[in-house]
This record gives sequence, C-alpha cells and structure tokens, in this order.
Amino acid sequence: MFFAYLILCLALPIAVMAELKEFSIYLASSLIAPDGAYREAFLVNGTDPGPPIIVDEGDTIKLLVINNLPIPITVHFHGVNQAGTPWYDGVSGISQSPIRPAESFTYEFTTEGQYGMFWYHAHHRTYYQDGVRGAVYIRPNSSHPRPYSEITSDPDELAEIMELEQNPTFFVHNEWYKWSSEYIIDRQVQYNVDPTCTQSILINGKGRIVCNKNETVFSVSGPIRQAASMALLGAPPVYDSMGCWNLASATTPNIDNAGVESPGFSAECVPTYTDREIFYANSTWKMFAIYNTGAEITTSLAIDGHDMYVVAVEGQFIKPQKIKQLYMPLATRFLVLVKTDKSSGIYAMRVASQIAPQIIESIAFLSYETPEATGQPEDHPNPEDVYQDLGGLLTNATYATFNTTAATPYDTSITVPTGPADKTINLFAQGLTLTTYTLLRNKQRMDPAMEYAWPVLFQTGNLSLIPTVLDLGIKQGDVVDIILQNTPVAGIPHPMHFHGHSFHVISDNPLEPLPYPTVAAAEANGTVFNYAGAPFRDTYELGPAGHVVLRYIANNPGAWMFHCHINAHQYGGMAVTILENVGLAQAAMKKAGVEYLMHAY
Ligand SMILES: *[C@@H]1O[C@H](CO)[C@@H](O)[C@H](O)[C@H]1NC(C)=O
Ligand SMILES: *[C@@H]1O[C@H](CO)[C@@H](O)[C@H](O)[C@H]1NC(C)=O
Ligand SMILES: *[C@@H]1O[C@H](CO)[C@@H](O)[C@H](O)[C@H]1NC(C)=O
Ligand SMILES: *[C@@H]1O[C@H](CO)[C@@H](O)[C@H](O)[C@H]1NC(C)=O
Ligand SMILES: *[C@@H]1O[C@H](CO)[C@@H](O)[C@H](O)[C@H]1NC(C)=O
Ligand SMILES: *[C@@H]1O[C@H](CO)[C@@H](O)[C@H](O)[C@H]1NC(C)=O
Ligand SMILES: *[C@@H]1O[C@H](CO)[C@@H](O)[C@H](O)[C@H]1NC(C)=O
Ligand SMILES: [Cu+2]
Repeated sequence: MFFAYLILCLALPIAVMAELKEFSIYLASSLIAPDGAYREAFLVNGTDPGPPIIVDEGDTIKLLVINNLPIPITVHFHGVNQAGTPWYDGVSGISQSPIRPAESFTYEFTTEGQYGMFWYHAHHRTYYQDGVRGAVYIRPNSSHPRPYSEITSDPDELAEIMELEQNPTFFVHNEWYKWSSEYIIDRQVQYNVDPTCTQSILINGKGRIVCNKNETVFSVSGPIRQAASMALLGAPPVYDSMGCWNLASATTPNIDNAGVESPGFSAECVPTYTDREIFYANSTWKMFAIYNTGAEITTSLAIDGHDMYVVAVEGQFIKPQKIKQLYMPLATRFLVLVKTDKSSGIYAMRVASQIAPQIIESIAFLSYETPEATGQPEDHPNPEDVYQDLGGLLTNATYATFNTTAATPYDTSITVPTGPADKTINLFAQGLTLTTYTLLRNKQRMDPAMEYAWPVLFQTGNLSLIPTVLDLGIKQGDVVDIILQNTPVAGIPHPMHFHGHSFHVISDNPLEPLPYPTVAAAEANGTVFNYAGAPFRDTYELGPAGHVVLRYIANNPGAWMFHCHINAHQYGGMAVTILENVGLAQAAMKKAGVEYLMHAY
C-alpha cells in the first residue's frame, strides 16, 4: 500500500512551489521619440512598454507602484482574475481611488489557476495610451496538456519548444499618437469626433512615421473600407499621405483644419528613419508572445514567407491553428510558434491596422543573418513572400487566417455548463454620437467623473442607484450569460473585456442579432449554442452587426467592469459594472483592512 502510494506520487508532475514575487515600477513622464518625433510620454521604469513581469503559475505578485507622474493613475492587471482580491483590480472609481502624484501603492494578488499572456496597464482616464503598460507572462505549470505534439513529432524540437515556453519572445505592439491622450480627449469632446488618425504603430516601442502616396493607399483600401466611407461620408475615401481619411467634409467645424484628426492633411507627413525591431532566428523554432496593447486600433500580423502556429490565446492553450494572418482585436494576446527554417535572409513581420478610417502598417524583422549583416533592413527584402498588403488585406484570398470561434481550449477538462443560465445580462452596444457610447438599452453611459468619486466597492446602500452599475442579485456558483448585441446600423466592432473572470463564448455571430432575451428562450426555438468547443477568453470582439453570448460562472465576489477596450469608446461611456455578491467582497475587504485605498480626490 505504502509503495503503491509512493509510485503514484513519483508519476505525478513535480509541483513548483508557489512563491511571493516582488516587483516595483517607477512611473515618470519624459520626452521620448520612439518613432522619431518627440512628445511627452508616461513611462514605466523609463520605457514604453514597461519591463515585462514574468512569474510562475500560482505565484503571488506583489507590485509597488511609485507614481512620479504629474497625474493620478492606477494599474490594472488585464486578464488576471484577482480571485479574492477585487480591491486590487486597479480600476479607478470601481476598486480604488487613483494613486495621486508623488504617492505610491502596492498591489498584491495570486496567479493561482491562471497562466499565459496578460498585461498591466493604467485604468484611469485614457492614460495607458501615453505609455503606462507592459507585458505579463505567467509560465504554465506542468499539469496543463501542451498542444505542441500536433505541430512536430521531433523530440529535439519538442524539447526546444518547452524551453522557449519559459521565456517566449515578446512582441508588444500599439499605435502611437502625435498628441497626449488628455489633449485627444479634449479635442474629441470639443469637436465631437472619434480619434481615428494615429502617427505610427510601435513594435516593442520601436517604429517609424511612414508617408505613402495617397494613390498607393487608395489602391489597398478594399471593399469594406470603401463601403464604410460610402455609409459615413457618402463618397469613396480620400486619403492623405499618412493613410488617414479626410473627414473634414463630414464634420462642422472643419476638424481637420483644427489639426486634431489627420496630421497628414493638416500638416505635411514627414517620414522618419528610426530603428525598427529585429528578431534573430537562432533556433529551429521561435515562440512569440504577441500583445495588442493599443488604445484604438485592431491589427493583423503576417510574417513574410513564414506560417504561424497559434498555440495559446490569452490564458489558455488551444487546438493549434496554422495560419498566414493573425487578426488581433485591441487588448488580445496570442502565443505563436514560427518555424525558422530558411537558410538566410531577412523577413518582414507586418502589422497593419484593420480599422476602417486609417491605412497604416508597421514592420519588424525576422533575420537569419548576424546583427552586423542585418543592420536596419529595407522594407521589402522579399516581396514575393508577402502575405498581407499595406491595407491588411491578404495578397491571396486562399491564405488561412486565425479563426476565433475555432480557438477551442486544448485542455478537455475545461467544460461549459449547459442548460439555462441562472442570470442573464442583456446589453446593447450603441454609438449615440461620434464620441458618446452606451451598453444599455436605456442609453445610460458610464460617466468619466465617476473615476474620481467614491469607489463602488467601498460604497454601501443601494449600489444599483449608481448609473451603469448592474445588480442582478448574482450569487456564488450562478451561471451567468452576457448577451451583447451590436447596433446593426453603421455598427463597428467592439473589443469587449470583462474583469474578474474568463468567459466561454457560446455564440458569436458578427452579422446576425440574437432575437431572444435568454439562451433558454433561443434554445426552445431551435438555436444551437457552442458548448463543446467554446473559446475561453477575457477579451472578445463583438462583430459589427451581430451578437456574442458570453457565459461565466460567478465565482469571484466583487464589482467587475465590462467594457469596450477602445479608449475613446470607454471614455465615451461604453462600460458597465456588474456586481457579484458585493457584500461578501466588502466583508473580506474589511477583514483584509484595505480601507486606505479610497480617498477623496
Ligand atoms: C524598475 O526599476 C527599479 C529601479 O531601478 C528596479 O528596482 C525594478 O526592479 C524595476 N522593475 C522591473 C519590473 O523591472
Ligand atoms: C497547476 O495549476 C493548477 C491550477 O490551474 C493546479 O490545479 C495544479 O495542481 C497545478 N499543478 C502543479 C503540478 O503544480
Ligand atoms: C490624393 O491627394 C490629392 C491632393 O490632396 C487629391 O487631389 C486626390 O484626389 C487624392 N487621391 C486619392 C486617390 O485619394
Ligand atoms: C536568440 O536571439 C535573441 C534575440 O532575438 C536573444 O535574446 C537570444 O539570447 C538568442 N539566443 C541564442 C541562443 O543565441
Ligand atoms: C471557423 O471555425 C468554425 C468552428 O469550427 C467553423 O464553423 C467555421 O466554418 C470556420 N470559419 C472559417 C472561415 O473557416
Ligand atoms: C435599488 O435601486 C433600484 C434602481 O432604482 C431599484 O430598482 C431597487 O428596487 C432598489 N433596491 C432596493 C433594495 O431598494
Ligand atoms: C421561433 O422560430 C420560428 C420558426 O423558425 C419562427 O417563425 C419564430 O418567429 C421564432 N420565434 C421567435 C420568438 O423568434
Ligand atoms: Cu467600442
């Protein structure tokens, strides 16, 4: 008996002891020119993106944030559930008051039960687009089944991939603006227009201002962008040399002349020649942890001459997909394997905007040469291997792209509760004007002033009296459905993020609404939901005219934001806060003695 037990123990994977991992970050403003043009930015330890935070699954992260910025700030860990610590979610007005200039604050939470790609970013006003952001990677422990054997059976390669998984190559990208986010918001409100024109896209903080002939830009605009322009402006798009739409004709006063919208129209596009990111192909495989840490732009990536194998999305290994183009809604993350099987050469890794009003591309490189021989390469070293054009369109319609609904968790123990939900939250995404947005049928918007008010988690009384706070009486263990519909007229996709939970995407139709109030009602009338292979995510795109149904288990008492990750939309009100047994959270908070998190601002 004793020996049988011993043998059983030896056969089990070796558990790595969970540890307390302490970090500190120093926030300060500085003039930087990542794309060759100077502006003030809000940096983490002097850089944007800030240093990556890497821990092992189960570790407790203790992070000291020292705020030497001229503005108040919070830090949110995107995708980390904050199980049992909802007060460390880092959302101003919901879980804490912002950290004032010259103050510091310590976040402490477990990563138990979570692994993969997460990221930290400011969650106060729209400041993360000024630079308060960075990658988080939680190394999976040995008990999760890996999908790598579906890609290669070579034992040496499998061993190499397991090693790469410990320290994947970060590929963190985001668009970069000419102006500060504060200035953009002011202009947005003053001129009633969504900020649609960015200056560059940075990859690991490196990029260039690229000027193209407007005829070149028009030639890759494609049917979707042309239709969007016809719908909004009544004419095909007219582009400037930065690939921006001329929106002047659509707005009064002429916002273009006011200089907020299209720097290429308002001022001449001046190209820069700053260094771009270079990755070296120095092993059989390369593993990229790819993060879209942008504030407005959904992107796509293609690597000249190389297929990509997507093996994990956010916090979950998936059934691998071999693709040529990866579509990345704002705030989503992917783990991608690339077989580096060329003998020589330098290959462009192309990131393009997938958002209608601007055509803009950024390039990094995958080099098989030495750093000396690589230098700063030309844009198009191997034009015959280009899979995606400047407009983000495939150069051959038969190329495979990432299929989001087929991103089934590889771990078959991840199951979705079937049958009727205990609670259903019906939400309706709508743009009310070009700068105001809502998720509620009654058109209530989250007011940015709320970020300075007493945090919801610290309030007592009837919390659903606070506009956009939803109290459905959710109890522990409840199965909850969020049925989110988009407005079909002039609908735009919205990358939605839920705090405190991952959810199962049991229905995703970008073009058709779900004309039922509940999943049960839809099933009664023959609608089929995807329980068996449902993607398990924390961020998911709502298509332009359709719906998504996100099912989750209420297992984490707190006040949890559900919002669009496009900064202009969130600031415009596209957010709700879903209460989950908030009384329990408040009792735990009292016990933990964290009252000091709130202060009058
Ligand atoms: C940030 O910089 C401080 C001071 O140099 C250093 O102690 C800390 O480890 C850095 N943080 C990270 C996450 O690298
Ligand atoms: C890995 O983490 C899971 C939680 O996701 C836990 O159940 C399991 O015991 C851990 N395994 C090891 C070997 O540490
Ligand atoms: C290019 O820009 C010029 C000057 O602004 C304009 O006259 C022309 O119509 C534009 N062409 C396209 C295809 O957008
Ligand atoms: C491979 O290249 C990367 C940079 O892309 C570098 O960080 C790493 O140390 C290199 N590994 C080896 C084994 O040379
Ligand atoms: C994506 O995957 C889903 C589910 O497996 C499948 O029904 C659909 O046809 C796929 N879409 C494409 C474009 O291949
Ligand atoms: C709380 O306020 C909501 C919204 O006004 C109302 O519907 C609900 O009845 C109130 N609940 C209690 C317990 O007073
Ligand atoms: C239920 O399905 C039937 C047949 O497809 C359809 O005619 C009817 O309109 C549906 N009911 C609702 C409430 O959508
Ligand atoms: Cu949105």
